[in-house]
Amino acid sequence: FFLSIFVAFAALQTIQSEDVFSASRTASVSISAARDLRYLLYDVNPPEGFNLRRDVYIRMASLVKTLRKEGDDWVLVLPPWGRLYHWQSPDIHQIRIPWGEFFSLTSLQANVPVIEYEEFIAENGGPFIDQVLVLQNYAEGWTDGKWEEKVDERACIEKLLYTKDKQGYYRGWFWGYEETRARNVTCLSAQGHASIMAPVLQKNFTAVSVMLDRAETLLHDHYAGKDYWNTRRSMVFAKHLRLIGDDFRAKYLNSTDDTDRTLYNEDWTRMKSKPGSAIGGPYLGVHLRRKDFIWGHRDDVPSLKGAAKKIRSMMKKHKLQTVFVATDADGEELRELKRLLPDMVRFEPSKEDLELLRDGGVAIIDQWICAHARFFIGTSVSTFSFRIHEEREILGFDPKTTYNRFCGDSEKKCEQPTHWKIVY
Ligand SMILES: Nc1nc2c(ncn2[C@@H]2O[C@H](COP(=O)(O)OP(=O)(O)O)[C@@H](O)[C@H]2O)c(=O)[nH]1
Ligand SMILES: *[C@@H]1O[C@H](CO)[C@@H](O)[C@H](O)[C@H]1NC(C)=O
Ligand SMILES: *[C@@H]1O[C@H](CO)[C@@H](O)[C@H](O)[C@H]1NC(C)=O
Ligand SMILES: *[C@@H]1O[C@H](CO)[C@@H](O)[C@H](O)[C@H]1NC(C)=O
Ligand SMILES: [Mg+2]
Repeated sequence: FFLSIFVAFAALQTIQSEDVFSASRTASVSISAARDLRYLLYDVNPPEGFNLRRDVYIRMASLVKTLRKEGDDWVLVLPPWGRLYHWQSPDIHQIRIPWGEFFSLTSLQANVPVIEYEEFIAENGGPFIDQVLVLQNYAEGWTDGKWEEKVDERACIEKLLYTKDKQGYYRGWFWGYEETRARNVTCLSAQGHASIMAPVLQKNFTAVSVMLDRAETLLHDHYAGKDYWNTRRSMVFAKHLRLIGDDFRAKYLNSTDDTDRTLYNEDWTRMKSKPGSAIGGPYLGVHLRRKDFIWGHRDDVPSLKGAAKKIRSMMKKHKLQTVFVATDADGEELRELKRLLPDMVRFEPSKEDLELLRDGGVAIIDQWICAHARFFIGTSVSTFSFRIHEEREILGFDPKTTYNRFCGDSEKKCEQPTHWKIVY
């Protein structure tokens, strides 16, 4: 199996430089030669996980689209991955990971102009960010309980995670780039959709590079609307990860795109599957979220016994002999799960493969395999499961096979996930 991963990584090297389809950035250069180039950077609350961060990317892409509609030639700078709370595999380098290791950059670029952080440093002439805007809520909450969209410069509410150095620059986490400095840091209270920042970035803070920290404070401009889906569809997983997932499907799950009717077009702009057209591989796909989801004793998350029982009944109902399980269960729980489901199939890379893929790559491969299953069941309100729903929607699965979740052992009203249809 190591060999196939090695080959996939060799493919990564060639794919990254290849222009698979035209990127909008190049296309816009000549038309917009007169517009000033500006950079939007962002970061998210440190404890947030991989898939909530993917969600925040959609909000920021939407803001950049709004900004580009009038005024300057904005480019979105991709915040390097790293130091995520869940990425705890020991002895692996897990910071300053570029987006190209997890996603197809040409695909992202066909939606909105994006560059990696290191490319920003090079273009910008150094690791300097002109203005950091730390977003926060309003100290007073919603005044008289009425919701209104607003943004105002306010004193910082929480202790600022930036400190001034001897030269008067601000130092901070900056995705693990120690040499990065900010020229100014300001706190803004914001309440509303991502694009409420557009006038503020066009009129109030006119520096070339502006970073929004705590960007998750902003809401989606239009959740599950056309723009949402365009950005979501552009988040194509990196080819080497898809190849490894496909290899695994073929070897261990008797699953290929031809037989499963899950043909994929790397150019997402040309991918439009008919709902219900995908059959999926002959296995049940399971995402069983544990760790922080069980520590709070939430009543919408099952015990392992409860989950195993549900898995067995689903396999029987859908006449499936095989189950693929993606989970973040740790040592003890994993042993228990293996005892309850001795035949379950799992993607468990060797130490060497894990070093190449890292925890983020393994998470994506788990999602990719779940996305190709005949039936899928996920965990209540897990963004990891939500991203699998979307991937299956893109592939053209019947929603009945996708929007299922485990119920807590004694959960009374076990509401199933919402079906969000793609808007093309
Ligand atoms: N490989 C793998 N990692 C998982 C799985 N479930 C959770 N994780 C890890 O835990 C993190 C969960 O955080 P997040 O992505 O925000 O999803 P959420 O917390 O479930 O909404 C993921 O990003 C993964 O790093 C799984 O089934 N497989
Ligand atoms: C932006 O500038 C306008 C006009 O000067 C001002 O009224 C508004 O409060 C400013 N907003 C922010 C967030 O600084
Ligand atoms: C930093 O930003 C604040 C708020 O916009 C502004 O009042 C201040 O003059 C800026 N400081 C510097 C050194 O540019
Ligand atoms: C794999 O799937 C094909 C149909 O897609 C089936 O004919 C074949 O028997 C399966 N092989 C195994 C080992 O289950
Ligand atoms: Mg999370």
